Amino acid sequence: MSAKSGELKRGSGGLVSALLGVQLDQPFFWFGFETDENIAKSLLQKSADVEKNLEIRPVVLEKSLYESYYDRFSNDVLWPLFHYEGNHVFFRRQDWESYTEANRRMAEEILKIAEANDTVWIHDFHFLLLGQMLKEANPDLKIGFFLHTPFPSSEIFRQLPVREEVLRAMLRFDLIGFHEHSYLRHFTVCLKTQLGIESTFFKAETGDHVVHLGVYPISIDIQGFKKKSSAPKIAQLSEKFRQTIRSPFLVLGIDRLDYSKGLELKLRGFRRLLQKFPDLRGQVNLLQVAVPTRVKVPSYIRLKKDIDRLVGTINGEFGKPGYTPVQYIFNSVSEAELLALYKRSDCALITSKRDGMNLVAMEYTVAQDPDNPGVIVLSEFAGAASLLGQAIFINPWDEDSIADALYQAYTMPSDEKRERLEGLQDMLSKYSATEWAKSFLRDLDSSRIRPPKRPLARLCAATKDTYGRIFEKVRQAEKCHLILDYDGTLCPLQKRPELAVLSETQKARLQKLGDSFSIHIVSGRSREFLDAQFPESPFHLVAEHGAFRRLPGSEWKSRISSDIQSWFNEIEKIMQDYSERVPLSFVEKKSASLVWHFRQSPPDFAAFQARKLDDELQIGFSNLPVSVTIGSKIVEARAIECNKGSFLRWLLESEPAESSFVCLGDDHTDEDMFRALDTRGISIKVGHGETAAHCRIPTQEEVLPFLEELVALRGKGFEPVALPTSKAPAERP
Ligand code: GDG
Repeated sequence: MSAKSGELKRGSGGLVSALLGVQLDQPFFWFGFETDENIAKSLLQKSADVEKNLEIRPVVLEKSLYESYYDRFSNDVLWPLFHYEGNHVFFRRQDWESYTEANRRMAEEILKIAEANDTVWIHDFHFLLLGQMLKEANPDLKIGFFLHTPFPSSEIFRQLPVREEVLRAMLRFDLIGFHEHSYLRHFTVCLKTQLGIESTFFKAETGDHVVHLGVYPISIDIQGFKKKSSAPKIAQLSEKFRQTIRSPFLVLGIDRLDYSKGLELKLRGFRRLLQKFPDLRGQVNLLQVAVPTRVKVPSYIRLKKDIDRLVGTINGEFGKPGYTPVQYIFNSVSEAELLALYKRSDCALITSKRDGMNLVAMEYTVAQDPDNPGVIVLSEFAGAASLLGQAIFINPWDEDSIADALYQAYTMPSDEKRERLEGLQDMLSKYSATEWAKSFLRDLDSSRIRPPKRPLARLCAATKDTYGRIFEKVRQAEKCHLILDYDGTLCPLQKRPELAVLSETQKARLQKLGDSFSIHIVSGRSREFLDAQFPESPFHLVAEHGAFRRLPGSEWKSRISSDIQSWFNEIEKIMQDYSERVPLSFVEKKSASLVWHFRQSPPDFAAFQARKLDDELQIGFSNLPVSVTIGSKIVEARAIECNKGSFLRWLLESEPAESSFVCLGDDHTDEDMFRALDTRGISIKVGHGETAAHCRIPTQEEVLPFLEELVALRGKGFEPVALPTSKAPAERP
């Protein structure tokens, strides 16, 4: 919005169109930037009159900062990148700093009025950092983000020099909404490829935060739009246009003059129509309204010149007295004129190269007269294509596709036009802008109320609840067993497995813990590795996920009774075959298990091959005593006894009822242990991710300090176990 000459004026853009169509019951503030203090003041004064539920809060930004933030970083980096126009991206570090600063200023203004549990709904790519900034200051805000543009493929997004900063900031929102499923999919792939974060299509978890993800195709105010477009004055104006714009078949284009809208492709397609179907010369016109936008950005200045030139070429080539094929308006039109043009035209032509949604397609549909409708020719690269199934679809890069679609529209029988429109209007009648906003806000609300399945809270201060009782049990128990996974729990994960060894100090600390606990080190590692790591140690060592165990001072004993030979050699051959296909992958051979490792391999290719291998083994060996799992950069086939859960069940049975158990692990094989534990124990997941454990220690580094605290606890009365980085109390739901 702007307030030139004291009058409030809305901008012509999809975001404003869509949001003004939303009717919410609760009052809200609308924040946006303004560079002119006088305009900002007048906006503030007038805002309350605009809409009962809406107050406009202009945030003043000095012009130079605004230009660097908006014209340059937002519109000369993010916009082209998000629309697959990598060659238009012009990144300058100082513009990124301006972008950060502008986001910070906006955060400060919002924080002046936002209180805990208030909802903040952030729109579009201009504010990708805002959620993180608001959350840092007020973690209890509910923060949603909706992206009005596409989210590009990871291959495009990775071009952004600040890609990690942007993605990490986005992970602080509570809910992120996209127009279309492919945009959401691209986002999750970016998380994986750029940050190594696994996510589902519903949520991504990082340490102590969950961001929910969803698809919410935007819409317009269907009823309001219908009412406006069927007003008598619109019919009159449309009739007037019929007299003044003389064309037997008028094709209409309404776009901001933006390269993402594919105006040059539209003109080329239209020229192809006139070349391919000479009979249509003199019969068909294109009226293109190109609304000026981002006029200071160099790529937009160049685009305008190209379009001017193309319009001239076509009119020069096919024009004759009384026939100007292309009528071109480089200006915006009033709302009444827009509606009348929708009605007057015979066809809408939308040739976006990429478009988040495209509201013009929806508006055109709603404005049509059901008895005598126009036809929509729509780019398959607009998000709207996933909703408006009865449009004629085109690949805008294919001139013939545009020409043929226009010809189809020109020759389409009236019955078919009516039928198509009915389908389109029917679809839209069920989904207006208000429903779009409500469904997003509803999900945002529940994303905060519904806690993740297991608390992400840190392990601390749990005096009076379940934890308190369990810890009390640990303290009082005659004998307490500490069951520890090795990699990722006792020892940090390393790129190469042989590097994962404990320092002498760590070993000494562990040894000391052995004075208070009976320690069991339960690992997927081989017997040889554990022997080398813990020679003559007082610990109970369990190798190959429970296949072998060794008590202090005695020999290794096998727990295997099934027939390993029935699957071992066969699976080894298959895994070797995969190692040859996937560079840097290899097979690790143990006594009762085989592991195909691909940590160093090209990630996407290897992950794909891993799924294939898993599938092949799951199906091919389903009736043999082997279990196959995909773990972190591995596919593993193990004898059924190689299961940490089955080992723990055996241990629980063999120990007296008064014993207690504390069990720590970080990966999926440890989940078997967590599930096997009975009421005598407490299970603790190390790191983030879904878990069956009672509670969680956020990072591997905190494991030893925590265990040392536990020792102190066993010696004294019950005190909460506080971790250095603890923030919130742990709570089992
Ligand atoms: C972004 C995304 C997504 C246009 N010219 C005039 C005028 N308009 C109005 C139209 C329509 C809006 O502007 C354009 O909306 P679009 O959706 O087509 O495109 P963007 O502006 O690029 O919007 C887009 C949208 O956000 C919503 O999420 O769909 O993909 O790029 O409402 O009617 N209005 C008037 N005069 C004009 O000359 N009055």
